[in-house]
Amino acid sequence: MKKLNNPIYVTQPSLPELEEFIPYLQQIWNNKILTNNGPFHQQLEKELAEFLGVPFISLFANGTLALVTALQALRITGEVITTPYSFVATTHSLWWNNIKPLFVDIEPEFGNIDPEKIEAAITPKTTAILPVHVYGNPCKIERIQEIADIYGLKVIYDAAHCFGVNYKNQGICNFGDLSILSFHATKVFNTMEGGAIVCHDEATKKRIDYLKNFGFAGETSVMAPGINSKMNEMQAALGLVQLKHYQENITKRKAIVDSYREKLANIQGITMLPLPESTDSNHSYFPIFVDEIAYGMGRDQLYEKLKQNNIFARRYFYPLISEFPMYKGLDSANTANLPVAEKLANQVICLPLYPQLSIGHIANISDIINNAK
Ligand code: T4K
Repeated sequence: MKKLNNPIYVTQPSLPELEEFIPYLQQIWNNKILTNNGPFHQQLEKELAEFLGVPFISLFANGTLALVTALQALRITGEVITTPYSFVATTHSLWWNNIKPLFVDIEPEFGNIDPEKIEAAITPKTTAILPVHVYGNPCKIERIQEIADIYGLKVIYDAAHCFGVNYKNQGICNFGDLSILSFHATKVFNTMEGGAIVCHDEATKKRIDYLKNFGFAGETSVMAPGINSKMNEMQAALGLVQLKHYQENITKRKAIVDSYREKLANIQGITMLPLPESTDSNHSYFPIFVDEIAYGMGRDQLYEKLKQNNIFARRYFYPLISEFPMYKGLDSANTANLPVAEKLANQVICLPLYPQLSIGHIANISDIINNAK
């Protein structure tokens, strides 16, 4: 096997041709509206609501600020049930709102929060559940809602990986009280940095829009200690162009995933996630799981081996969020409470996946995994 000349990273942002973006920049330069709910911002909100099949969407500077604001919009306090198997921003959004996270273990099939472990974690201070549709695969949505309804809890989905995913023939962001999206450079749809909150009614959208603009409800009235988390016009303009190319990118992603699935199908000790039911996937990540004994080599060794070959995969999500120093002391962070999450975090590698990845690269990566031992 020949080492690749150029490094291959876990992802590479998709961008349109520069020429396609320039007329939008020209318009911004002409009209001098750079931010604060400008024309591109309004247009992107409209187009995204339609495209994602959701009633209301508010654009944000990034997904993390969308999460922080979503919790404020619903006035969430006290303790919130969440998953340790995610990007650290999920739990940080609670910390920024002075909310105590209650970590609950995940289910082994897709790595999403295990609804059957939620009830035992609920305390009188619990006000909400913050699950994550990890890798874009739907959580057990119906069961989570059932528990939330019984205990009077809000559900805010971290749907950062879920742009364009449909579940049971509707946009996945229609479930729960709110969902947040990320349009970061590394996501299937990017505005360089960016994010959004999806909500179901106009009053909530209004409150979210106030909160992302310092709390201003009019020129001289401030209704809450809001923050500045608005998406600017350059980001929104890029979003409008990116949307035109979304479907072709997803088609390419699907072909890559199909190719990985075929090439890695029969390697002892390497497992892949199953295909989720009733779901139109966005093929955002391609995690594999390494069983050290069956494969004959540990996850970290394989990760290093890939690196030696100029392939920079990532261990999303290792370490667990509950392992970071600011959360480690919590009772719910105890590893005895999180055996499934611990196992997946110690076995996972996300392989490179982006529309420009060539079939040759996939073959190369798969060969390394096949022959690493
Ligand atoms: N909730 C969940 C479940 C999330 O996964 C995330 C973000 C959030 C909330 C928060 O949303 P945002 O506030 O980010 O909108 C990356 C991303 O920074 C982060 O957005 C993402 N999740 C997380 C899973 O992955 P890193 O630290 O791994 O990114 P980085 O910079 O190492 O990028 C990975 C590779 O991508 C690089 O090795 C090279 C390539 N790359 C990256 C960037 C940024 C490029 O080629 N160009 C680029 O501009 O966190």
